[in-house]
Amino acid sequence: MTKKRALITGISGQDGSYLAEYLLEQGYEVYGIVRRSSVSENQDSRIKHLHGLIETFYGDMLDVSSLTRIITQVQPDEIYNLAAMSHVRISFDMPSFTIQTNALAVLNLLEAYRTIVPEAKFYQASSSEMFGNSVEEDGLQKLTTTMLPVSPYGCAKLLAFNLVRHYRNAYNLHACNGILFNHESPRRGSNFVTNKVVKTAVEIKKGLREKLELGNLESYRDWGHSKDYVRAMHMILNHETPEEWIVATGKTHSIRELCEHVFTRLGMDYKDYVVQNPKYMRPEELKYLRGDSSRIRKVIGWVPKYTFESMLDEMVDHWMLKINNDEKIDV
Ligand code: F7E
Repeated sequence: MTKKRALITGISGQDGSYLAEYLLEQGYEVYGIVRRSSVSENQDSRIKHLHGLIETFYGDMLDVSSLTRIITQVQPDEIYNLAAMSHVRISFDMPSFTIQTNALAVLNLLEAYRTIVPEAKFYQASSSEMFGNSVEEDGLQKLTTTMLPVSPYGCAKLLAFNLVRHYRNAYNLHACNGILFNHESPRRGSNFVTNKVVKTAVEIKKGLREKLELGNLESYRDWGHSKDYVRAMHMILNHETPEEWIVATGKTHSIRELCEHVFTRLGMDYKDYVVQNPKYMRPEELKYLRGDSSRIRKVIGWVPKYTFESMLDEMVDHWMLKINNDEKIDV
């Protein structure tokens, strides 16, 4: 039997690397698009261990010719669009680049998909950031919740979300949106709040740093584990009908609670070390996220294996082993 071929944009990111591992386990041939970086070690640090098992191509979401060339060559059965400028606060600093990469480039990718491999399945990494500050009366965000994004990142993701729905309906494509709430792991970039808190707390514990500077401590997020969420991506794409799905834990915690759990696990009191720096505040903040994932659990049978606590504990254990006493890692 010929193996199914999956093409992942953003394969060198947190989700891309876990998804590549998961699809290899499922017997897929895995292909990925990697952006050139001047520090070549940064290009593939999360996928180095997959060398020889996956095939990567240089390309860029903003370079249509690279997208069409790679899709033509790979002839994928499944396309996972995980490439993005994924940092919400930085999207305020570079709004135009964010809209181009996270929205207009998705249009180019959809065009390449529908003209070259229209029989393939297409997954779009949509985001809970699209909801902005809309919350239902029961304290949850659902598929029916009004989407009113509060960042250039959220606006771009909402345009891409609508384009994917529109292309599915207009051209009869198997194109799906997974609306994923925050998801983390030891592979999370260290300027996202979970890994920033965990790494810095470990450095404080080891005497390498004195303070942890954060922005808003009172916002709430629904945090799951990236490994659980890439499994959901594959399930969503292989469900018989292409649709929109919410992937979330249904539990929410503040940044303050996150700090409390991590520092307590390391035998410290976060109040002794955490200071606020306005530099990390956002011009407009999304205050509260808690997703209703009941439908994907009921209809597709997705169940996360990690809890908020077990995910953070894994991250703490990872950095306790990784950070040596004489080596300071910049966050
Ligand atoms: O911020 C607050 C910050 O940057 C979480 C991306 O994957 O999830 C992610 O977006 C919260 C915010 O993630 C710091 O203000 C406080 O309220 O870890 P984050 P995010 O913005 O929620 C969604 C679903 C995505 O789609 C995105 O791609 O933490 N916060 N102090 C801070 N955040 C950061 N980064 N750094 C701080 O010092």
